[in-house]
Amino acid sequence: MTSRSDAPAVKAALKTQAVETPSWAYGNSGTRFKVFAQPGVPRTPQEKLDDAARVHEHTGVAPTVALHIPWDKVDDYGALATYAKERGVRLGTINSNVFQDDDYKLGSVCHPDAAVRRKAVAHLLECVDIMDATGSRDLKLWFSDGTNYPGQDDIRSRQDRLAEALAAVYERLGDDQRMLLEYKFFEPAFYTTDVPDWGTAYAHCLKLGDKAQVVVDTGHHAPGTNIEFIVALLLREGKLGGFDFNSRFYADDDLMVGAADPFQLFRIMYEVIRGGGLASDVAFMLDQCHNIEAKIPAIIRSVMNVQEATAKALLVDGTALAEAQVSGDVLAANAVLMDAYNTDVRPLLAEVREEIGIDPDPIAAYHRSGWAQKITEERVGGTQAGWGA
Ligand code: AFD
Ligand code: MN
Repeated sequence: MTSRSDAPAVKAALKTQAVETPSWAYGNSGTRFKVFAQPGVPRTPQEKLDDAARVHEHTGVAPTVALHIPWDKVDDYGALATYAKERGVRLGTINSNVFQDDDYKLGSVCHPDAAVRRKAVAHLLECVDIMDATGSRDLKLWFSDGTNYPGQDDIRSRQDRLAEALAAVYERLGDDQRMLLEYKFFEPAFYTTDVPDWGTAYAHCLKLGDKAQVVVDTGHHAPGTNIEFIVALLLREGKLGGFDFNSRFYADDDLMVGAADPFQLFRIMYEVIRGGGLASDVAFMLDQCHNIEAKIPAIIRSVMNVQEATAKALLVDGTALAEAQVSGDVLAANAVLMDAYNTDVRPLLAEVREEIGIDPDPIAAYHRSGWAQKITEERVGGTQAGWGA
């Protein structure tokens, strides 16, 4: 049985955990059918940071905010970093965007036209300049590049173009900066995607060097994929740069992390902990959009879902599990893992929150704070932030 005697160590680990929230989750979002605008949505990156600061205030474990360029373009990124710090948060990962310009219809870094590839690489290098200004460690690279029809372009040549662009970015990185290459098995391309899976991302990162790592977006796999296996392997190879947490039942991957499959999230966090990735350079980022639900509470709930999965995974009795595994006792080994998963960790997390001086119920505390009413009343006029689609 999972013993409460682990509680002090588990609590200590939970207090050091950090989940990065994405600036775009605070803005309007939707599907290709409709974006349902919500009252109080930020109009500026600064207002997004105001909202992100509430998530950190109520959870205690969301100190950094990922930016998306150009969605969060400002004249002075140093000033934006200061604005964030004054509100108790920091700017985190810089997300490039080479998927929304008309020139990128046939791809960006993999485009057959060298001029388009140069334009895309220039944007990626601009993102590294921004990292220098914000003090960000990570550049996240997701490419929508791909093809819609067999014969449209040459698979191998596109990999050569990709490698050339990644090498140019790698060359530009500072000593303490990283590039995180993210894969997605389909969408928006319908036939091939140039970075479709962990193997492709891993192969490119391996060639580039230690500063190139893979991002596992939990919504970017074919149904039924064993994501925790990928996590265990990348962590073992020293190539797990981080996560984009979200969840999905079918295609679009913008539901709250843990909402579709909390057991999978637990298994992922178990492999992270088993591989020493919890207190490491692995970035735990959310990459979600909240199309029909209130955004700030949805992000708070997502952070809590990550915490609950982590707490359960930390409660796995490693000694008993190893003994059962070595002795080939299948049922006993499975029971050890399920015992931890079936433990209600909400009381433990409530204690952690009280010990760090915040309300044990972050959602209730947010609703009591009046922030939703305040932003609805004050954020009138202007242009609400979206994701530029
Ligand atoms: C889109 C992409 C990918 C990326 C995110 C932020 O599918 O997940 O991480 O935008 O750029 O969701
Ligand atoms: Mn992502």
